[in-house]
Amino acid sequence: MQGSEMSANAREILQMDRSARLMQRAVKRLPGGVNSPVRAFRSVGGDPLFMHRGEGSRIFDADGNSYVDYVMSYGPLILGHAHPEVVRVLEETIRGGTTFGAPTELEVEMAELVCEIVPSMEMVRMTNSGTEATMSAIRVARGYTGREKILKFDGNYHGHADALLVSAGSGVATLGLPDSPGVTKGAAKDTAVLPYNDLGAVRELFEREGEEIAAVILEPVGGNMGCVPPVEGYLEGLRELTEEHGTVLIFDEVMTGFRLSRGGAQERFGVTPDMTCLGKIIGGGLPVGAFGGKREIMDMVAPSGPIYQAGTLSGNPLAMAAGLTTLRATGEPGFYDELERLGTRWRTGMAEAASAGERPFSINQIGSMVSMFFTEGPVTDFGSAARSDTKAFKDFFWHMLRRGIYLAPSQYEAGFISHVHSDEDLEKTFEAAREWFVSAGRG
Ligand code: KE4
Repeated sequence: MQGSEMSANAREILQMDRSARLMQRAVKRLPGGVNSPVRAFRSVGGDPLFMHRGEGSRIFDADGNSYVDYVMSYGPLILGHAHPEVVRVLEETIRGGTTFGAPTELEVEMAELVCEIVPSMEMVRMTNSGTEATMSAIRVARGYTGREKILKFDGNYHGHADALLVSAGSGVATLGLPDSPGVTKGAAKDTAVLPYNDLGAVRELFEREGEEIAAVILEPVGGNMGCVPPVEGYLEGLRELTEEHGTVLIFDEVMTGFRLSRGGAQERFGVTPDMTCLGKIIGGGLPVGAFGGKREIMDMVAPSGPIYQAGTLSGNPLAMAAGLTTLRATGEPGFYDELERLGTRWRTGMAEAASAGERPFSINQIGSMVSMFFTEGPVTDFGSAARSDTKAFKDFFWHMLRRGIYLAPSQYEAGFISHVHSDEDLEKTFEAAREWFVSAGRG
């Protein structure tokens, strides 16, 4: 059976009437029918699933189908859906109101806990999303250094602020090109873009322009080209180069923060940046982002310093309650050992499943972040990730969905295992994957 037939058949077999009807209404009033592009299933074709509720490691769509969920809202739900303690705390907190536009004790508790957990954090500011966190961190780094240039990496996504919606320019120039209409050349001109995991390229740029670079921002483990860990010595090399040139090193840990260890990738790899951006898990499923780092840098943030940054709902009590409950739960003994066990089991089980077939595959896994690529690999940057057979991914996606396994609808998204995923969830995943690889032939 050809791939496209397989995908179509998979769609037919899934009862998706209510999702389809909702999509017909949605597209009339929401661009693409969604509030965030990846949800529209454009990379895998067909109408998106509309979800109704989640419980633990499972999610239930509008037609009542249930799935083992590896999207987990793209990272926030490390405790799984509707964790009883998070629900209880939210029910209690909401009775006192949701937001006051005034400081509260919960924000102080959150700031103290984040600074206790995350090695680079001496001071922190709450925002409402990861985008706000990275946008603000870039502004602060520029204000602190008095420099304008920043460096980001191909395949890293830092949210949709103009200066960061920039793709790799032509070769040597390295200066970025707007990655979306509406991003002006002016907004992009100070953003250089280099390949991820290529320390030599960064060294060359710093030799040429190091004293002009305000900040280097990166995902310490890539999660937006699929899961792509740093190669040996990469993070350490960036730390040295930025130290040498007075450049602010920013780890965008919106995805990796509190996921790869309690202190994030910076704790796991033992490399401490000057600033860190957080999101997802810090909000426990509610909208929260944060940026912070060295006191001498953060002291420059308004109102203690001149660099402006603000937000009506930043640090609101409801979001703080959900985030605090989640971060406290991650401090339980053995919490990350279980995530490591599940992640390692996922890697070995999926490798066994894929080896039953003849399709090329490459698995990247670190802690509870996972990706299966349909290419020989290794996948170490966006270029190698883009060599993955995305048609095979599309067929695999619909096959897994039909078997009750919900993967992110794009090859370039990482998968997330929560603390409440079970061995049964994983075995069900391996069985469904094995079935696809055996039936998929050579492709
Ligand atoms: P938000 O503004 O979406 O909260 O965070 C932006 C962001 C910043 N940094 C990193 C490393 C991120 O992964 C993200 C957002 N991640 C995407 C998933 N690839 C969110 C999903 C979506 O855009 O709908």
